[in-house]
Amino acid sequence: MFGKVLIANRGEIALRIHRACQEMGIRTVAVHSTADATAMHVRLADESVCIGPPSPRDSYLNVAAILSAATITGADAIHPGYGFLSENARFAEMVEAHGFAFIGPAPEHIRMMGDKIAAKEAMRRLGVPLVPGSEGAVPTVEEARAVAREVGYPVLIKAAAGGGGRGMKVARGETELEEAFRVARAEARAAFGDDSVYIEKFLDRPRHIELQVLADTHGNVVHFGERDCSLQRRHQKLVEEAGSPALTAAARDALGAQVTRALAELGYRNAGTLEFLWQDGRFAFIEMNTRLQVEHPVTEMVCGVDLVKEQIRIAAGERLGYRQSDIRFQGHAIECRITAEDPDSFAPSPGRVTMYHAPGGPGVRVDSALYSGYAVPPYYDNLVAKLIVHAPTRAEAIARLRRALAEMVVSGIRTTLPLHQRIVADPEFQAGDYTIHWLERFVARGREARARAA
Ligand code: MV4
Repeated sequence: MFGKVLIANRGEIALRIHRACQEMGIRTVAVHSTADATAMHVRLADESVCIGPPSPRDSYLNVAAILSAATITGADAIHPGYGFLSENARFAEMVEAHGFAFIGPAPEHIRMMGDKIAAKEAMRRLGVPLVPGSEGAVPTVEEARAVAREVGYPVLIKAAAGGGGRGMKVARGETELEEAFRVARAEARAAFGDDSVYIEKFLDRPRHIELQVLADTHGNVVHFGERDCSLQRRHQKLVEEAGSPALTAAARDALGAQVTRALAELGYRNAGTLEFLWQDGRFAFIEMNTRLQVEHPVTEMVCGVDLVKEQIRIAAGERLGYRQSDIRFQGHAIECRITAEDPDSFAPSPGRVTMYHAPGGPGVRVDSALYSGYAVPPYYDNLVAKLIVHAPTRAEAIARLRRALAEMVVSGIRTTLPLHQRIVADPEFQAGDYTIHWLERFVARGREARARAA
């Protein structure tokens, strides 16, 4: 096992990785920007190295500085967390070339899944169900028209280098297609330096359901069920659940069996998440994420697994110590992402946290790097806490969530806590009756109600 791990990240996820290492008897090295000198991940780590000024480009994305920090501290491995360098295949290669273990997938798989066309092609070959659409890239508007006619309108034109909602254009009919195609290509070229696009049938009311997997370096692949991440606004998730209120155990098992077979065939290793759209009782693969995800705790709660420890063990060459049949899904878990934003306008709200009080009690987990007196810096993403609850049933999890949200205090800055309180009190949310469009409409309804009241 590793003696020392460098954590190439900040905030709650740096702390989450530190906690896993600590319990495994592994020493930790925090890296930080000058803006994060007093951050909790720096305070708790065994050692810390300042790697640059506040701008992420100069610090958390500064590969040379991070590799130097690993070298001078004698780290054995690097955990990239999420965001920043976590899905940068070049970084993973450099980490390995410098003699460190990369706690994540092989660079070739990071690269493959970063190219959304290559990812879909791999999944098609491996028998995973896809959204109907083009076979590969669509280079001309004539081909775009032919594909769209075949799959039927509306269609979505997506950038191969996009993902997470970046670089998509809808065409509702043939009159819109040419313009949408040209704009999608131009935007893809400007944003990613790659104007490859592909086309899919546009699903109008899907749920976003993702499947968590782990693979070791000995050919074992296990899945940990699904997360329903449909509750998002502008591609930022606010609430995630495990399992999905829409899925039966049989549907989960069937999908899981297909996916684990596919990833074993691919020779994938470490943690991965496959994203699907789910509509009319069918799954359709859209993308794969080759990192630990923000919402991993809901899976940990229902499966009783520590995904970060598993990632570290896998990177050290250990075998998964269990089979698929050993994985049991117990109860229901829900996560609220609490961000430093105005709960109505979503304007960022960095600044000094004058008081922080985390909720507790049975089935409550808070993943956060906050403390009273901490100043949330304006340079990074505004996630300040994840509140996760676990209970035997979904109804009990919701009751627990309402109770925990009422206990939690973050003062001095605005947060999305009041919005989460409104969501969990909503009858449609309580019924589990939502698609990817539900939250935007809920937010709009709230705005209208407040405008009328004012
Ligand atoms: C789609 C879609 C409808 N049809 N693909 C957005 C994020 C990216 N991961 C894929 N996305 C979508 N792809 C087809 N063929 C709708 C979305 C989408 C979405 C997906 C998941 C969660 C939230 C979303 C919000 C808007 C659009």
